[in-house]
Amino acid sequence: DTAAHFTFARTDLRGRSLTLAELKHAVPRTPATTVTTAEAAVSGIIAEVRSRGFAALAELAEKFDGVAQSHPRVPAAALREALEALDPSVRAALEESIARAKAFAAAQRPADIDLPIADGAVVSQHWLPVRRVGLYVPGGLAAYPSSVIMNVVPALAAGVGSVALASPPQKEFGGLPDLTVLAAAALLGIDEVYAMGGAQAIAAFAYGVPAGTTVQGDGEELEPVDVVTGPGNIFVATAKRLVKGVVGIDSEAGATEIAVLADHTANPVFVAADLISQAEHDPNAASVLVTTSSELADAVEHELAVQVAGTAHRERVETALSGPQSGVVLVGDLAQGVAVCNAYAAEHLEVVTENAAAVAAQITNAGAVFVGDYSPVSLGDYCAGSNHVLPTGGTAAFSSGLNVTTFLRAVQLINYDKAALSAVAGHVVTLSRAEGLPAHGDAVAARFP
Ligand code: HSO
Ligand code: ZN
Repeated sequence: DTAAHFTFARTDLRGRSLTLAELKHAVPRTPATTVTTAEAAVSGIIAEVRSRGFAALAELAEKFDGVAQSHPRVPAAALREALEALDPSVRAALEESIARAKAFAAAQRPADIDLPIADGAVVSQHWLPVRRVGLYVPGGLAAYPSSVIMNVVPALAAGVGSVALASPPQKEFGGLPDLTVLAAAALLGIDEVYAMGGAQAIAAFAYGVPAGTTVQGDGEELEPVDVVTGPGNIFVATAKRLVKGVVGIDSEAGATEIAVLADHTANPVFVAADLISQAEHDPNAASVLVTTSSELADAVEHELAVQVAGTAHRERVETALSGPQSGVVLVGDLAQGVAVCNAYAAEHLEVVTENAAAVAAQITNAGAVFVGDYSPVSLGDYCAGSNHVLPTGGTAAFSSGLNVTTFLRAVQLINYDKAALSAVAGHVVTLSRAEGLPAHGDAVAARFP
């Protein structure tokens, strides 16, 4: 049977005036129970890696990836050979992607500040890179050399000196990560690569893995990192949430989401293709259409049926489109559409309406906003110059997509001379007394006996 099998749920909000809390409840979303279940499994995995090191990693590689492994470090020769074997057209595409990502990352670097705030007084803010980072590149249902670029380029642009990369071991490559992933790493000059996947990779980066913890009692240390970044499935995203605080993370970049805000002017063929493009990542991916036009909703549903029937990863796409995380939301006007999109806080939001740029300017919550008919999410996935590691699950309301500042810290420097301190000393003493902390004031007064 060739007919597509999916349901694309419809929510009709036309004529209803809802509070922000009600809107958040009304939008399609992965159920909380799915998240809680992942949390339980992931905290078990983190504990295993912490207590048994490489031996635990080997067991998990066997269990989840079906490969036998003693130590996950990828040999230098494998990286070199992968680059040598790289298809020239893939290499050219990766190079174009790298060039655009580098140009944008370089422009993202914030300027240092040295502010003469008073006579003899300078307050500065200097951006410093973290020392070491662990970058995660997903595998499993697809290979992600593009994610190597999205992680590595901003880290290098930030000036990070020590970069480690992890990607799941693949049975078909004898336990190495995907060979195109290795080639992309080599192309960017990264030589510390590990065949580790899922929550266990995130745990290994966050806590490090001591030397001598393989089953044989040997094996070189995996040094802990300061920041872990990268996209992944729900287990990877949950692991990042659980290690946050031990290390810094970029954002919770879990199963992909695309929302499209469209009016009657949108092209249903493009909209359907874009909804399918992200649904092919993961059966848990979310594809949401928010539209003022029920005619467009009908046309997109028709197009989905046509295009899904011919798409390569049809089953996965059908599952993603049919889930509670996907569907159409009908809105009364664009203002309500904007409110729905801001409540949803999509990882990717396409705005395909009349005056798309003006509508996009009203979007306050989204990982990345794609404006107009010719800025599809797949462009951003590979070659726009922007980053595809973006906050999912509504976390775009408070976190940012991967960028140079993910790997930087703003350190403030205070440099007053004697006269400058003397000029403000009275206020310090007054405030210290007001707070009941007189020793603070005394520390200043001691300099002016
Ligand atoms: N859409 C994914 C990234 C990706 N797509 C990589 C294709 N390759 C999450 O933003
Ligand atoms: Zn994608």
